[in-house]
Amino acid sequence: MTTDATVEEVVAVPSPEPEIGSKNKLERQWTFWLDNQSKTKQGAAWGSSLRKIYTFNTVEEFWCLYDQIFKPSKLVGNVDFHLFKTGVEPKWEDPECANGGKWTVASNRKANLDTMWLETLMALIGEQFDDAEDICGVVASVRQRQDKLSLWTKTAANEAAQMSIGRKWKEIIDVTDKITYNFHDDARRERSSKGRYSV
Ligand code: MGP
Repeated sequence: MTTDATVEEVVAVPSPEPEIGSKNKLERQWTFWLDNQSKTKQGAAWGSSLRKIYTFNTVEEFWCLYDQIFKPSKLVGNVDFHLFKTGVEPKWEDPECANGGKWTVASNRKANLDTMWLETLMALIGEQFDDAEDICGVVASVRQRQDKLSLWTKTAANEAAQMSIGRKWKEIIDVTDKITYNFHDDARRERSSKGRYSV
């Protein structure tokens, strides 16, 4: 089992060696974030432990980071991992997320969470979604009661785009149970807001 020390090591992630000219460029830049809420004081504002960890744009950097660090099952406690398009912050307050929402899938097994997380990361950096422009990023939430993954998108009101993204995501992570889409606007108003779409 891993202790909090691992989370601190994540924050101190070393830069992968630059190998100019020999790397496979991705379509766009992506940023890993980490939110280790286990260590935040009670009453601390949401987001006070959210940290930007690493920005990359090559396949090689992605695998290096993933292998060394970004496996949710390595962690215990209340920790969120994020992969977002560079320039988009994983917050409702970010202009790209403000009118958005998220598809969520629960995971009851650590191994399952790791697999779904990796499949989602590969689909994102490999631009496998038809509506890729509407996607902000993905969050893996490690929790004692139940882990979960959430795919954040930009235009919650565009039902057709969200349904297409939701269907594609289920295929990618091999989920057959129903999943639900929540608007950030609703979550802002009410902690346990009702989902607006399901697929
Ligand atoms: P959540 O997204 O329901 O988190 O947010 P989770 O992981 O389901 O809950 P947890 O108890 O397991 O951590 C939980 C609460 O965090 C929300 O009701 C907000 O108070 C706050 N919060 C979450 N997010 C994503 C944001 C955000 O982007 N901005 C702000 N201001 N608060 C947020």
